[in-house]
Amino acid sequence: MAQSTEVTTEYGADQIQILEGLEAVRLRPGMYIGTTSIRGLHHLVYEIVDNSVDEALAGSCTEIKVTLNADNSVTVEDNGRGIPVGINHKAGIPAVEVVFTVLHAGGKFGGGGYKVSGGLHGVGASVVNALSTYLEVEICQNGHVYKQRYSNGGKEHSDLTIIGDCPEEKTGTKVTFLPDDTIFETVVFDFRMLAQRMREMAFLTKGLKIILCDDREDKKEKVFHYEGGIKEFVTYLNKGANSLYPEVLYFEGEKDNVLVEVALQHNDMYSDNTYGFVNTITTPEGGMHVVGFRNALTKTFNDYGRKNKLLKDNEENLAGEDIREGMTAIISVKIEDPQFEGQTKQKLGNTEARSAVDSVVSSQLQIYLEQHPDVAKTIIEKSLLSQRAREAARKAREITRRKSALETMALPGKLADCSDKDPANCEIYIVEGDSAGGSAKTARDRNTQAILPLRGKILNVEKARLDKIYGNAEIKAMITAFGTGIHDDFDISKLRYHKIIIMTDADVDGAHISTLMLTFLYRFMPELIKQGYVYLAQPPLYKLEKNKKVWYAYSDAELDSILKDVGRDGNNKIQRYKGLGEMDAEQLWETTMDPENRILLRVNMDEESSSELDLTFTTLMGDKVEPRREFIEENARYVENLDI
Ligand code: TTJ
Repeated sequence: MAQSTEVTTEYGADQIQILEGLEAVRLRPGMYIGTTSIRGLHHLVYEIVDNSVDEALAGSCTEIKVTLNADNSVTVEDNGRGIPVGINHKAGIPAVEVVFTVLHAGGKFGGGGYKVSGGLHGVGASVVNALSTYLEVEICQNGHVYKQRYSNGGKEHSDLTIIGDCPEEKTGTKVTFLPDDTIFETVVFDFRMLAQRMREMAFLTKGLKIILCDDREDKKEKVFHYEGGIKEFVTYLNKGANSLYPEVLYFEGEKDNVLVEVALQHNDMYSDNTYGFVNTITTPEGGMHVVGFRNALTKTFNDYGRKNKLLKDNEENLAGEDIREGMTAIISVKIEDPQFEGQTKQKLGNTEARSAVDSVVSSQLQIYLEQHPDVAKTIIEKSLLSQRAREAARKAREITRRKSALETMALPGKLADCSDKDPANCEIYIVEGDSAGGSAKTARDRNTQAILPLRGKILNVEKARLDKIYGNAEIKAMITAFGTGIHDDFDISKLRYHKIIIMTDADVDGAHISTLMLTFLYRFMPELIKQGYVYLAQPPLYKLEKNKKVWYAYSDAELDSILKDVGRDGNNKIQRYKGLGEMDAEQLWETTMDPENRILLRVNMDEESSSELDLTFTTLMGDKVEPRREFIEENARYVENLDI
């Protein structure tokens, strides 16, 4: 039971160390949460929720409620055992105060933590407190409600006091915090961004119910609850495509203290959508759990194929990428002491995870294939088609390589290149249509601006194998012009332009072509997007003339504000641009290409939600109409300048 302690005036060594720790976080927040951008802001919520998920992983919490409050604070509430309120004898303060004021409190609350924990992967709740204007915690335990309030980044705090009673059997923890707007670029939470992560957490923790409420202007609530766990995750991610067999394959086991869960299902598309997680934390850079999975998959399918004469003796083994074509797979491991490596510390280094996943998947997949020869045959036949297409693509690539080696001018004929050869100064405009391409070639700055006109719609790579990609003239022209190669050949150091600008008409067709272009870049050169080299040109929507003066408007809102300034009367002519071709070269330069005046939208990619991103492309560019319609209806509200 907590004693209500007097707030001492003199500071002991411990208190000074605590204040120095919290202050260190406020001075260099980026060191703890990566950035103070909107992504860093959302990490605060993930840090707090991870603690409740840890409680669920420990089998003591079944429901978590996350509420975005009207004052921009966030409340996270769970029905776990409740953070301990007793005095932590090492620190001499209540355990809950250790949680919110001591940086990197060793295993949960200083002792031997949970069996597995995602919360400790992050930086802990004390960092959230340090970066908040205030943070309040209420704990239901032993029939009482305990409360403590921290303010000013944890510098001040109240005593932990009993503020009321609760039913003896009721337990739980409720935390409310308000991010400090002097630290974060924005303190406005994005409901969709949170919903993506809450959905993922619920999929990864089967049976856990996560409720996300928005109590701000546009009130809404979403409930994420999946008894089927990662099997339902695979079904969700495959909803934009046609599955090749009805059942999601699911394997579960434990080895060397590593809990292994794997779910997979093939669809009729061509991407390998494999996602690894460790203690519900996403690992975009993969690691030992994914390596173990891939080794097991390749070995088991080739053994089965040989044994059942689906692979001829004279045929090569199936490569892993052939088997993974069109496959959606979740590899979720729970491990006591995860070692994260790689550039962004999102790659699992524990070698015991490789052997554990390999052993669980090999043994259970072999049994599954023997019991489901029809599914085995379907997958191996699709893999053989992939193998043949890949072989044809390799030959096509060899020819391209030999050709470019032989011919000095290997650049595509339609490319009007720029004279500067330093990629950092150069940009390439990918322009829709020859007429706009012609205007762009006239309008451009020849020193630094290259123009590559594309004729009409380019190939939808979402529905094409590598051999068709390498066989498509427009795609080949871009690959050659960019210089980096694609897929396994990709080398960003060979990029010839540090801005790749997609310039299409400001209408539905132009949007479709931009989407096709982005699909190609995302599937075959994702680093170009991740590293911020890809842009969308913003041509004007309207031209307004009055008394020989001309204005350009880039949105309906901008047109309204110009009209307010110059007045809406009979003698101002408003032209709605339907296409780039309606502008002459001078106007195109002035409005869309001149670095001094133009507006460019940089295409960003947040790796954290890579499964959602893959789902978006599969849904928008795949074959199934209904999921696409639902996606568009759900997201149309976020589109500006919708051109019906
Ligand atoms: C710790 O081990 C003893 C029994 O209770 C365990 C515990 O602290 N559970 C727990 C912590 N449930 N929920 C939390 C928690 C919840 C939030 C929202 C924030 C934080 C930092 C912890």
